This record gives sequence, C-alpha cells and structure tokens, in this order.
Amino acid sequence: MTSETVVEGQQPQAGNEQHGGDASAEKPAATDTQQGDSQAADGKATGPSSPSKKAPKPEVHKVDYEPEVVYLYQFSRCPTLPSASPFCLKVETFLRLAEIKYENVDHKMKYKSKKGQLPFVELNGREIADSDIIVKELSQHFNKDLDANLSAEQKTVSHAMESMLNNHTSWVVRWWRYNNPAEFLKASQMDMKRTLNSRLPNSLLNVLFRIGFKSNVKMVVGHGIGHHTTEEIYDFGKSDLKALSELLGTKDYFFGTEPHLLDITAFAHLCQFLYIPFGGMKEWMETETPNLVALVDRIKNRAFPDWDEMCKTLDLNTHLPKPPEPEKEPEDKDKPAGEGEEANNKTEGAGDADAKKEEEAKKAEEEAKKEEKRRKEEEKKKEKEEKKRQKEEQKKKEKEEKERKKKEEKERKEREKKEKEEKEKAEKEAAEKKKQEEEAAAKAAEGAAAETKPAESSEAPKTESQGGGDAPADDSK
Ligand SMILES: N[C@@H](CCC(=O)N[C@@H](CS)C(=O)NCC(=O)O)C(=O)O
Repeated sequence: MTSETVVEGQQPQAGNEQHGGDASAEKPAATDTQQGDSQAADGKATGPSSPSKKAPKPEVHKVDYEPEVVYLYQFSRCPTLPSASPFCLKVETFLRLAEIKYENVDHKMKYKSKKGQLPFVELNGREIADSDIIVKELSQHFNKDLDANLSAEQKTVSHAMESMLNNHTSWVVRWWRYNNPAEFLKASQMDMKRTLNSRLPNSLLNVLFRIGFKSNVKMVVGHGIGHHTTEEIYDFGKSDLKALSELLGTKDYFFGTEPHLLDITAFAHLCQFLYIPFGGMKEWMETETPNLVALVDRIKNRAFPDWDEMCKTLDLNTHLPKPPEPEKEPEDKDKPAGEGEEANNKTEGAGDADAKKEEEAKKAEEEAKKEEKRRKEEEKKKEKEEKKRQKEEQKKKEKEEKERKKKEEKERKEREKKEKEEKEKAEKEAAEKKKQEEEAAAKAAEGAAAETKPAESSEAPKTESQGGGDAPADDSK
C-alpha cells in the first residue's frame, strides 16, 4: 500500500518507513531509564563495535527526540476540526489540558503504531499506543492525573461513560462514515491531495479513499451495529447523547467546574457529530442536548485557541513557535509558472504514468459507482425487508389481539351460560324444595285433619253413662 491510500482502518503500511527516520541524526541526551532505548533509537550498535554487525533497528520514528517531549502521531488535520479521529483528538486535548509538552509528527498518515492504529506517541524513545493507554501512562509519567480528585463513584461513572463513547457511540459515527465515504469527504471538506501531500490527482485519491472506506463496512458489521436499520443506529447514538446530557445537567463540566478525563473523551467524540455533521444529528443535538454543545464550545475555547488557524492552515503544530524560514533559493527562470516542487518531480515518462493513473482512476471510479449502487440496493432491500417484517409483526399482533378478544368473548359467554344454568338450577331446586315443603305442609295438614277427626268423636260430648257430666277432669294427666 502506498501513502496515497488513506482510509481509516486501512492506513497505509509504513513498510520500511515504519522505523525509518534520520538515523544519523544527533543522539539526544536520554534519561537513565531510557538509555537503552535511545541508543537503539539513534541507530548505532550498543554492543562492542564491530563493522560486520548490523545496527539494531531504531525503536522509534523520531530518533532525534528531545527527552520528556511527547511526539504525537495522528491523522492529518481536517479543515473542519483538528482531527477527524476522536481518539487522536482525545490525546491532543489531554496533552493540552494537562499542559504536557508535545509535538505532532507530520508523517502524512504514513505510520501507524506497532499495534496497527492511530494515535500513538513516542516518549523518550519508547512507543505508547492506544489513546486510553497513552493518557494513563502519560498521566503517571508526568504526574498529571486529571481525575485525582474524583470520588470512587465518580470514577466508576466516568469509566462507564468513556467506555460507552469509545465502544458504542463512536461506532454510530463510523457506521455513517464507512457507508457514505463521498458524503464524509464533503462534510469534512478534506482535500486528499493536500492531506497526503500526494502527486496523484484528487479524483483518483478520492476514489481510492472511497473504495478503502467502503471496505471498512465489514468492520461495523463485525462490531454488530451494522446489522441494524438506519433509524435504530441513530437512536442508539441519541440514547448515548441523552445519557451524557442528563449527567452533565447544568454543570460546566461533568464533575463540576473543572474538566476531567470524561470531559475530554466526550469532547473528542461530540466534535465528530458537530463538525463533520451527518443524518441531522447536529441539529438534533442543538435542540435536544444544547448543554453538550455548550460543553464542546467550552473545551474548544479552553484547549484550542488556535482551532481556526489549524483548520485553515492544516498545520499540526500551530501551538509551537515557528522555526526560522529557510533562505529562499533564487527562482528557477525555466520553471513553468505556477508549478512548484511537483514540476521538479516530474520525469520523462510522467505523461505515460499519468495516463495510466487516469485510466486506473476511471476503472476505480466505475468500481466505486458499482459498489455504491450495490450498497444502495442492499440498503433498499434491507429497508424493504424491515418494512415487511414490521407489517407482518403488526398483522401477527392484530391476529393475536383478535383471537384474544374472541377467546375472551367465548369465555364470557360460557361463563354467562354457566351462571344462567346455575341460577336456573338453583331456582328449580328452590321451587322443588318449596313444592316439597308445601306438599309436606299439605300432608301434615291433612294428617292433622285426619287425626282430628277420630279425636273429635272421642271428644264428643260424653254421655252420662260414660261418666260424663260434671265429673271433674283428672288433673294428674
Ligand atoms: N482503541 C484505540 C482506537 C483507535 C482507532 O480506532 N483508531 C482508528 C482511527 S479512528 C485507526 O487507527 N484505525 C486503523 C485500523 O484499525 O487499522 C484508541 O483508543 O486509540
């Protein structure tokens, strides 16, 4: 891969340049602990001198380093913000707020860390990679722990939120960028020719960039976020931003009146939404999370007073005093007007090479168009499938609801029927019982009547012969 191919996630292999640099450069006065590293760094053998022995490969790119100065390797500047990489912006913001002396190495995106990514830094002849590890190690080395005064609970909240931003929120941005490389180039106003200091035409660079970015789509699928619909992905991002906004509330910074690491991480990620806008997220933030927009402004003003200058000039070291301008060589009269270094670099066969490159660019453009068409079709298909799925789900729900109502109605009817039957049964039983009681009563009455009759005859007025008359009744009975 050449330096012309530049894509996030597919940075050019530095190849031999990986640990290149000026090996003959003056060896810096290294600290004791870095002695070994710096000896290796200057490209000179550290063992007994033997002409046949090959000098060990320097451990760092910047061999003429100044001790205790951090050398930062990040992406080239972007016209709309200092870095289109939240991880690079995080490290630079930290270096500035922690007031650590640093210098950006303008490597034109040629290098990446030994772990394979940007950013990385070199300090005293040693490479440190990964934004979180860089911040942690530099905080310790320079005794600049910005979170030192936080409570254990605040540190836990900070850790959770940073993790969300680095491992979830950032993928919403990546998903959009990888799927929309042309729109990303437009929104970021990146001029690839200038960014890469390339001699290739911008059209070719843009096509190569787009193809490279497109190939990163598999990364967002691998992460998992790429499986979802556009709407769902934006909702993921909005939920993260809402959570941050709630935590910030009306405070200046997440944990009070001074910035901590969470403020720096949030700033670096939020900038991506605000300065390379996409999908209406910026507008959404302005209305739904204005406190986050204000936080970005606060940190921007505090850490990047040279923001406008760096975006305009794309200079990586606007914070450093400028070295004296080298004396200008007299103008070459034969040089065609308007052509600078490029003209010097042109060789005899440059015309042929350019034609070949144009051809390649055309082919690549066609490929990119096809790829774009394929992607759009796939997206349409996905959306169609999603709509179909939603429709089917709705239908299923309606059917289930209908069945539920039907079942309820059936149960209600059965219940009513049962109640009615029970009522009728009870009424019948009551009527039966009443009838029986009446019959029993009638019988009893009849019986009583029957019993009364003979008694009546025996109680008939007794004849005198029967001892009747006025004889007194036997009281003892
Ligand atoms: N965990 C890393 C993430 C860095 C990262 O994702 N860098 C991207 C650019 S934003 C990169 O260098 N990608 C190149 C690759 O993965 O090959 C950090 O915090 O530094």
